[in-house]
Amino acid sequence: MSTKSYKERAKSHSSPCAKKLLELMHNKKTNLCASVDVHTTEELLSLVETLGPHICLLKTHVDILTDFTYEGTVIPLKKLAEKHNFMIFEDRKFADIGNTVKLQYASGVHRIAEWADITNAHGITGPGVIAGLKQAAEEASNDVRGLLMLAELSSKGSLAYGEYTHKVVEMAKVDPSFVMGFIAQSDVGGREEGNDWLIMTPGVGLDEKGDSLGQQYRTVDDVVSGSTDIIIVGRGLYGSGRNPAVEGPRYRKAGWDAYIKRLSST
Ligand code: S5P
Repeated sequence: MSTKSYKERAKSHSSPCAKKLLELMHNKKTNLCASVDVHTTEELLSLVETLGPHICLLKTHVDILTDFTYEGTVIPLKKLAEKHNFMIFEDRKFADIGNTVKLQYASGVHRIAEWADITNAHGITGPGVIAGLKQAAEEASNDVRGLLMLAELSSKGSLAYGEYTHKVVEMAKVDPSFVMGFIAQSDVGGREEGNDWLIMTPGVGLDEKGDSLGQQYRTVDDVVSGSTDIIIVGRGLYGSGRNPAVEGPRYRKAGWDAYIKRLSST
């Protein structure tokens, strides 16, 4: 777990993308990432308009959208990101050989490398996945790009633990300027060489314990007092019966209070 402030960590981070995000978090006073998994661009943009003021990061799954277009979806999303000052993380979970992920990241209808500040990948295929994605990022955009490796998962029965998690963390060390951290449930280590990985944690909910398909939720305090730097919250913000205008500030406050508590306990 890092016990330093986001501001301090921004100064010395090896990843330009992590630096940018940490500065934003410090200035905006939020460690909340909204995960908005909806079917249409209209629903997405409307939720982002409401949640935008409270988040440091928006996590998307653009392959869920039935009406995705670059002009109709990405352009307005980028405008909202500028207006409300948040970054964008496309949760693509790449998991193929380097050459294939390079093509998938840059091409197709989504052209993710052109617009998403951050994306993520499984380590199952080996370090070529990092090299392939890095090449695509460099060719597609002059903006900073960051990669998160999936080291642990929130779902019941996940195979990503123990030796697998350890090997993913070792793999990340091949490129600490591109790999900015992990999707994980705990402090996965790997800081011995001075790497200051960001830990982003999904499976966070203040009211539910899980869903019927294996998702497992932990509270904001539980994860942030452990090692989580950024909480990823989806249905807790906009699920049925929830008012995003109320839940946005509620999760933001819970996340920030837990971070301040962690800082003052050291
Ligand atoms: O371990 C994980 C990793 C991810 S990225 N568990 C997850 O749930 N996720 C993603 O986080 C998942 O794909 C979904 O988009 C979000 C959680 O959504 P929620 O509605 O359950 O909060």
